[in-house]
Amino acid sequence: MTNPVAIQNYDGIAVLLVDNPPVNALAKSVRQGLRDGMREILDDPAYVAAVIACAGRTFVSGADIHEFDLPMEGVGIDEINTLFENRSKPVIAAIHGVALGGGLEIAMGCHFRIATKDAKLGQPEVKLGLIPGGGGTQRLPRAIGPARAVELIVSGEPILAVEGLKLGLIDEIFEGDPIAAGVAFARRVLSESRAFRSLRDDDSKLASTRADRNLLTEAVNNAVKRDSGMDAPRACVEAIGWSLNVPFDEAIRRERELFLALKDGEQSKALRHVFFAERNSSKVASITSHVRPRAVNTVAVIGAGTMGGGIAQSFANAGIPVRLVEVTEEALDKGLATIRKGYDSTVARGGLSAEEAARRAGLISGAVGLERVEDADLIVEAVFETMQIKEDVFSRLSSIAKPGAILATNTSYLDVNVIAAATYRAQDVVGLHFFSPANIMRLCEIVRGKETAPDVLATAIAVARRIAKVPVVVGVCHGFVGNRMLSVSIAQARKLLLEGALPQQIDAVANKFGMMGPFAMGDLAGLDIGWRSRKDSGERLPIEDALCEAGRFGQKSGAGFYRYNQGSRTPIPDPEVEALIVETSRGLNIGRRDIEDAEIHERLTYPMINEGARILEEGIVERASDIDLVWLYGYGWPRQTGGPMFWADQTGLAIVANRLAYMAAIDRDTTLRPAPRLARLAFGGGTFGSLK
Ligand code: 3H9
Repeated sequence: MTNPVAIQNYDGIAVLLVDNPPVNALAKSVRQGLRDGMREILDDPAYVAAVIACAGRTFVSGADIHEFDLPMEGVGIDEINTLFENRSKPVIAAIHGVALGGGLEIAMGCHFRIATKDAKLGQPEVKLGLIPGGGGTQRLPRAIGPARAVELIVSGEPILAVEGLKLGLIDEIFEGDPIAAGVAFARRVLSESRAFRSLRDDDSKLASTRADRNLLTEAVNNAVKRDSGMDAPRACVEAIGWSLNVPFDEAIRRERELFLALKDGEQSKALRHVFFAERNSSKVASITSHVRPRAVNTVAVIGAGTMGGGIAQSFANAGIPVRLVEVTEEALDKGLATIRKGYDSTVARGGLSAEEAARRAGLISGAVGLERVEDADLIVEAVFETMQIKEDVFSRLSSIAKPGAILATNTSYLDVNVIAAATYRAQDVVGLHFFSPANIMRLCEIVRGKETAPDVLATAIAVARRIAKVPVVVGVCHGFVGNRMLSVSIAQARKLLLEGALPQQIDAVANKFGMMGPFAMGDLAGLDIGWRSRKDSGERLPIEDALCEAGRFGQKSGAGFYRYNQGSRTPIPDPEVEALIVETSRGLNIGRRDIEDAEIHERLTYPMINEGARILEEGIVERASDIDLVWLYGYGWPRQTGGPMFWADQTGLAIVANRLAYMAAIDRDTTLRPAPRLARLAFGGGTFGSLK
């Protein structure tokens, strides 16, 4: 194997160049190369200084996350930094792209750090359920002060080098080639006989907080004010605290211990799974390397209702001009007014500056008449969810839209192939299923019709990423991935009500797991929508129907499964609803019993996993982790459990399958029997994650 770290000699200045594409992660071989290279530089009197720089698009992006599933072995970051922190030869990190995690940690082992203006610096370990484990919790407080270090490390968000310069993390900004800049900086250090000092020996920025620990309280309270159910944020705070009262080497030892414990814990495993799931979701078999996405510069959204307005905002928020198209002036004005109101309230809450809100709102124009979409590169339809209306819109779009324009439908349930068949250009048709509120929710299910062209799919993925959504490609089936799985969980929730549970008990079980409960969610979404469509289809749901007949539509009417005080969104259990549920059970001759929380949890989740297994078997998604993303970004599944399919793997598929078989027998419900894919994995010792 070739060494990913090379020494280049620039007249006595050694450049230690890391070349480990794509992002120069600190793999075992890189760490070894850095240690051996630095030893050689220190031992060789021909070298008077060292520059650490990287080839390719970025400086070191952090530890190699793939290696975290293996036992940690090889050279540690601390060993490298001990060499960098020598007292005989100055060491300079020349940063371009990003210096993240272990990348920033080795840069902080250097005596000086220079960076390009747009370089990003950060400790994102918390997002992987970790604390920085290569000295970041000790050197960053010394570089920028403990309060700011808490903010950076607990949020995991990077800062730009220009801010790093102000904070003292960066010594100088450079333009152009990192090697040339690093070598020039090293020469200046030498010619000016600049003193060079390691952060480990510089406690000056700790002094005031050491004298008054209260200086840290506000930063800590702000950083961990929301209980996310994650362990890492508090662990980060604890480790940063050691910088104030524990000797440096001992603090490094403790940091490593805590890092390793978190790394081997369930939460970090789950969050690492999510990291790779997000990157894998764009890898679609039909999009081969020669497929090029189409250009999208102008977008039109048809329908200025809640969904259409939210979708339009998503584009505007990403700086893409969008035209909102309606059938009447009145509907358009109403839609545009709602959007403006939304931006105003974001400004009032402090979420956006007034100028930025105005800039975004200014990117949304309105027009009346379908023909006004004629010049758009991408057209997103968000009209009523009935096939007839959608078919009508698409058949007209077929001739109005310019050649090559992409025709997307935001349907939540309908068959994209039927919609595509209403056009004479089915290859241009794709589903873009946004989730409500569309300007906030990150999920976008990209529905691949049987004739959707690969470049249309590639464009849909690229556009979704551009507007900060998480794209997941799914095939055509009723409700696609998310709503299809949700419906089996809700069906169980309804049965549980009739068998003896109450909405507040069921919702509390979901809340404890980290999710919104099905009944609070129903009240939020509005119970009347389903009720009206059931009236057309003749389907009956005794409890929801009775609630709606009593005018209880959910939060919007002040009552649904719960009641709500004026202006409040807090659900309050309602004895009237309890009486209605008990009465309905009696009317249906269902004996009520005490139901344990554990049973509720299993019944809400295991049938969903089963449906996920069917979805995989049918090839609706390419991999189980795509299902996880749908649930994480569309339905608030708790991130620290990695998504339903990963969680099922961790729970044990045999446990899930056995329990489903039991439920199927008790309920005499064959749909609950373990799906063939689940059964094969469960009893063959496999996992969803092992499927490729
Ligand atoms: C750490 O450092 C712990 C230390 O404190 C202590 C250690 C003892 N490792 O995102 P992209 C892959 S924890 C392995 O699409 P972009 C990624 O999977 C680490 N692989 O590109 C993808 O592969 P593929 C702290 C990595 O330009 C490819 O690179 N650091 C890593 O949009 C391109 O990635 C982080 O958490 C990695 N560290 O964004 C940084 N990073 O092509 C995590 C990326 O096969 N990384 N890959 O799908 C990032 O934030 C972004 O990837 C980055 C590039 C900004 C670097």
